[in-house]
Amino acid sequence: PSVVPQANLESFQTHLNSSKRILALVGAGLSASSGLPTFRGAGGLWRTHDATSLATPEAFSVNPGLVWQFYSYRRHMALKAKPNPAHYALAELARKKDGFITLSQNVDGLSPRAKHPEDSLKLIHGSLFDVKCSDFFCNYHESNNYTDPIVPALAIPTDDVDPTTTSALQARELDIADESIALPEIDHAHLPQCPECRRGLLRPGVVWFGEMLPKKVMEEITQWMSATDPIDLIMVIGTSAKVYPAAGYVDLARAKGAKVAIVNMDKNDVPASGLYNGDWLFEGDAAQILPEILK
Ligand code: BJW
Repeated sequence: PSVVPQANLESFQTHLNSSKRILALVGAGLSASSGLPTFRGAGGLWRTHDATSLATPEAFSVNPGLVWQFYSYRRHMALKAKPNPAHYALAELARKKDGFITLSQNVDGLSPRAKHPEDSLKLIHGSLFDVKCSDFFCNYHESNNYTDPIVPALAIPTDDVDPTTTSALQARELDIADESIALPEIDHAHLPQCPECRRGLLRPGVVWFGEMLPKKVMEEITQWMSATDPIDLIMVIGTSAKVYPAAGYVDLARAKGAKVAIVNMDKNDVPASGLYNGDWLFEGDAAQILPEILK
């Protein structure tokens, strides 16, 4: 059954079909139905920690072990998760429309795994599967590191009482997002070390608060945004659009003529949704809505 009102769907698709330059700004809600938690609201807590408080350089410098446990857990969960119909619908649109790009704030690797063409997918907050040296003077950087766990000390603890008698397959992984499960403290020496400078710790290749977004990606986006042709449409999908500079692209696109379509489980969570009367608001699960509106 359709989850989208017919009149909305028709006017949106008419505009989509005549649009030449289209942007999608996507966030954690895109991957929610793949089972990965969002940052704000329900699910935004990891153990007792606000997920956004762990996504800072300060948290890493104070407690790199805890921050690595958080990211190692998310690498593991993202590898177990599968892309959902929303990831595939965007990948399909990118293959069909030359003038379409996706700006993804997600670091979970699900859009690449849905075969979203690379040249039209901009990973503005990096990737859980990039790893780089945290030492200011070292430029070591690795892409597509899928080793899980990245070092033995970061293995998810299991309920395997006696590892000599129980096979690894039988042992159940404990859910370390739950604060009642004890977590070991990991000392510096057992965290991922930079193989190049042999001085710094490695860190996840994601963009933390206060950090610059990847330079090359930003340049590509600026170039796309500043072309003289108007922008016809921006779709704001599964994001609260509260984090900058990502959220600023909504206004930039709007200033270049774009209509705004919002796809969100909760319309009240998106500041932009109140501002743009006459455009589209599709309230519900992106995994259900996108295949329907983009077909
Ligand atoms: C569903 C659904 C379903 C659920 N279907 N929908 C201008 C003004 C004010 C502040 C600033 C500003 N410019 C910069 C700042 C500071 C800061 C910032 O924006 N702060 C704000 C909080 C105000 N920005 C930065 O620091 C950025 N860097 C920067 O600006 O550098 C320049 C600079 C540097 C130094 C000095 C000076 C300038 C960097 C921001 C990096 C953000 N990083 C994170 C962590 C990434 C790594 C990781 O994953 O751990 O990115 S934070 C976190 O938020 C993550 C996300 O990508 C990002 C956005 O979250 P998202 O995706 O929107 O998730 P939610 O949870 O908020 O929303 C989910 C939505 O989905 C909800 O609406 C649900 O309803 C919906 N939903 N299920 C559809 N099934």
